[in-house]
Amino acid sequence: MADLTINKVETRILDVPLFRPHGFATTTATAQPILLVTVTLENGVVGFGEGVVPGGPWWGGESVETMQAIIERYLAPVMVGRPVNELSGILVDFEKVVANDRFAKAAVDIAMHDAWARALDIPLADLLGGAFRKELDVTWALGVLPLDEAVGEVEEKIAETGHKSFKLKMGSGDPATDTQRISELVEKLGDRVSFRIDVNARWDRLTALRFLPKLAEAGVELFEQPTPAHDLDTLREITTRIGVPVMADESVCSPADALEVVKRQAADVIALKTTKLGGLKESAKVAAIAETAGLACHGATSLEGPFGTAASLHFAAATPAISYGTELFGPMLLKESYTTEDLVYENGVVKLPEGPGSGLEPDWDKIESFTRK
Ligand code: MUC
Ligand code: MG
Repeated sequence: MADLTINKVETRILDVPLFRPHGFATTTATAQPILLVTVTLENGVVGFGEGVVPGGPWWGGESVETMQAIIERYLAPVMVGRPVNELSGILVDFEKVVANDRFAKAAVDIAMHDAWARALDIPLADLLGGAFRKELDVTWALGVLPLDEAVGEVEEKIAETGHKSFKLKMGSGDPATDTQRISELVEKLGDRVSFRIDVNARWDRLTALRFLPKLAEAGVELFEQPTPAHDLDTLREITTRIGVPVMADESVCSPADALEVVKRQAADVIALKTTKLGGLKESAKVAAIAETAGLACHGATSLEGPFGTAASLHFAAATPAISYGTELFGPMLLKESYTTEDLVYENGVVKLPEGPGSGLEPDWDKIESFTRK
């Protein structure tokens, strides 16, 4: 068999411009920083992973700069010289040198999975049990936008790519004004498509209990992480009191977190991001916990570029626990991507690419042009 030994691990920071600014609860991004990680095997095969957080360290404390330092200084030395099919053991050894830092671990976990699958000449999903579906529903996320611009973008996406579900970012500015903006939008377009909100943990209990019922009345179908990550009592209260399903995002960053949400009956759905969870192996544990407990999983995103999104897509295609659709639209937010072929989005779905590994190949000229100097 070809030599599967990991020969080198390389990283570079890309700053990839967005097609429009993306407004989050506390910051607005005009470009997405992506740490592109390559794992090269002795046989010459190269696997790709991406270290990505949504728009900066405000989300979970990590950034492309911290991930680069952690990977180069601490994780790469654990990997180099070992066969990539020792992945489980490599992950165990990561925990001996780096606590937490799950976004950084996800980038290398995915690059190793990709290299391993490419070396075997099989799709990444085959390493994860095999794809039982070839396309997945995709929710489009709008950043914080004024009402008229939001209406325009929803209309455009319905016409262009057939999206049927939209996520609206909240949590910036005055909650009453924000609630009014979203209610008007849902009133205008809610008979054609569905809307959900993501407050990114920014409201306190009383604000949530005051404004979420108004959003429920307006027809919002799902509340994503309205209140702080640690406060599972309040999340449970919202889950049981208002009658709209609640999705835990910031509250679930590990399998232990997922177990706690299950035990406390704090949510109906878990936002499963392969990035925040530390990669595909840890994501599988969260999926198993949720599925066993009767909670749905949503194939969520940290706004990964093409390689990270494709990896999450292979995971979702092979994981029945992801029963609540996906929001794997990251590459569509980029003005221009950096693979030779783009992922295909149409009729509100994204298609699983074919070919070994993630199924995507790098466009090195574009990668060079986005590389931070
Ligand atoms: C998040 O918190 O869900 C996903 C889509 C988006 O606009 O932001 C991300 C992060
Ligand atoms: Mg979220």
